[in-house]
Amino acid sequence: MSADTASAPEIRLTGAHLLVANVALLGGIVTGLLQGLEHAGFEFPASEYLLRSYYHSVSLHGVLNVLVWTTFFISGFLPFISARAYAMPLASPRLGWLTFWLMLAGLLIAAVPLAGNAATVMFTFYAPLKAHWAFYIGLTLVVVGTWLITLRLALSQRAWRAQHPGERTPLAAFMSLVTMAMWTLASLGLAVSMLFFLIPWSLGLVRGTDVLLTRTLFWFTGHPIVYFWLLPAYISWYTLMPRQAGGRLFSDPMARASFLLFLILSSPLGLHHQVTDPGIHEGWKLFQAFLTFAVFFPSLLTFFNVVASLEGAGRARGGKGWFAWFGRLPWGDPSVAAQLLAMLTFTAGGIGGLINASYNVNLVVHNTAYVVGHFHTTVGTAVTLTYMGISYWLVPHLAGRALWSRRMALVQCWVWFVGMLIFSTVLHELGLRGMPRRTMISQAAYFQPEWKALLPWVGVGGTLLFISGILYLLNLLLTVTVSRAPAAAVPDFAVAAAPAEEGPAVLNRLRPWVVVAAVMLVIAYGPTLARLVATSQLNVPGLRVW
Ligand code: HEM
Ligand SMILES: [Cu+2]
Repeated sequence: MSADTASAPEIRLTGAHLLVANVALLGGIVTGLLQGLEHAGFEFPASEYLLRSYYHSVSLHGVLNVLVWTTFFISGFLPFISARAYAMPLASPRLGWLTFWLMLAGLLIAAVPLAGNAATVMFTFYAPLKAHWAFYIGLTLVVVGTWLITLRLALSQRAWRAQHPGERTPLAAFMSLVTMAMWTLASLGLAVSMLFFLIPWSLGLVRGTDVLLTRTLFWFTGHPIVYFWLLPAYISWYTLMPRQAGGRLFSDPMARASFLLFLILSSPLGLHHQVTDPGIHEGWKLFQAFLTFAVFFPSLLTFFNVVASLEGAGRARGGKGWFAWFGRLPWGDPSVAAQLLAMLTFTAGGIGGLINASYNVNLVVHNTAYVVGHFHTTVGTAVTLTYMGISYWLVPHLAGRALWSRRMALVQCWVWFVGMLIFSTVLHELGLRGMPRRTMISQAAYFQPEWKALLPWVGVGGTLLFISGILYLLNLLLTVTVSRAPAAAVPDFAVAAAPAEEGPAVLNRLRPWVVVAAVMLVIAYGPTLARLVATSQLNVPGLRVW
């Protein structure tokens, strides 16, 4: 069966997910623009009806961008790409739709208090800030929905293996499954926090909560969630980009190995977000800080493998020199250009991440604007710009119509890149000058003169990002509505120079690795969580500070 026939049943389902994702992104860039302009000195347009306050905006911005845009994009993209990789329709389209409606219902349930200023608790919803119960229940339903996607991918793999005994699972499908397995394990922390603590508390069933325990459970999920966003981008970089660029994937077994390392290493290190939290033993913080550096290893494997693949492509296209081949890549293809720019930004983001991860250096940047600069290069660009690049072939395919304007798409990705260069560089520097994040900065009583000259650039960068985001959304909208030409073909999977069969069979297994991942979690978190639960008093009352 051809890949196109295999993925045909997913078209409407993937389209539904992408529609929700892009609507969320629209809300995400509008709030982002207003926040950027606020930093630049413009008055924040708070009103009775839409955004009640700056903090209402930041809460919406965080949730819409990193919880909704990412999750719905991933939930549409991974099943689609898996069906193509298997060249076989996925199991149970009915389960697929059920999952979509469950996630959408959860999203709408959470959206009511969020939009109505009853959940202005930021996307991290730290207790004792207390949101309306519907916010917690709604988000929990979205998480449960993602587990059903894992189930559907697992059922599909089983069906495929029954028909292909002894064969290696196709790379993109294997990677999708690893991503979802990692996320399902990692999201248990969030689910426990919601079900046993935040939901009963917000419903008034228990009198108080435990701040440290719920924070720890949040970060149990909150760090690996970044790999939940990143790995789907890597799937595109590994399995599609080399071919889109005119080359081959350098090594399939190495790609599998890196994903399996992400599976076991990306979860047991969330304490690195809590280095300043009292009540957690420093030894465990240090242990998890070391693991944070360990997870840099599969990141380097990815960097090496992807760059080697692209270098091959660049040289095949006549590129020469140590670096000049990079210019020979097909920069005229907006899908490729967007993802290359995403990768370039990510190199800077990855280095910044090592700074955040360093136990003592973290104290310098913790909770400053530096962190905002950091995650806009990572989830805000490496991930987001890659998803945009994927959308440039995926949405035309789903709609059966050609991309409305390639030139507009090319302009879009460069404007995002330049806008982010300005926005994030300036925020990094402001953070080093001590400017806090999550603050309506123009109103801060402790406003420092040395921030002043840089702040307008936050507005400039933010405006460029906003313009770019609008160009992207407009292009997609025009593609699905007025474009008339037929869609171009979906990019094929890259052939691997070193194919899967050259690697050991264990790189094609999942279960043993899931067991290792679970054991790692028990080691890294068991003692801390056991002590926090044993000493928990559930006596902290909720606060509504907004
Ligand atoms: C037009 C594009 C964007 C602009 C102008 C923008 C601007 C901003 C600004 C100024 C803040 C700082 C708020 C504060 O600390 O007081 C912020 C926070 C944040 N942004 Fe963006 N952003 C944009 C797009 C994105 C995207 C695409 C993502 C992720 C996919 C993202 C994720 C976040 C997150 C997670 C926060 C932290 C929220 C919190 O502290 O609770 N942003 N953004
Ligand atoms: Cu982290």
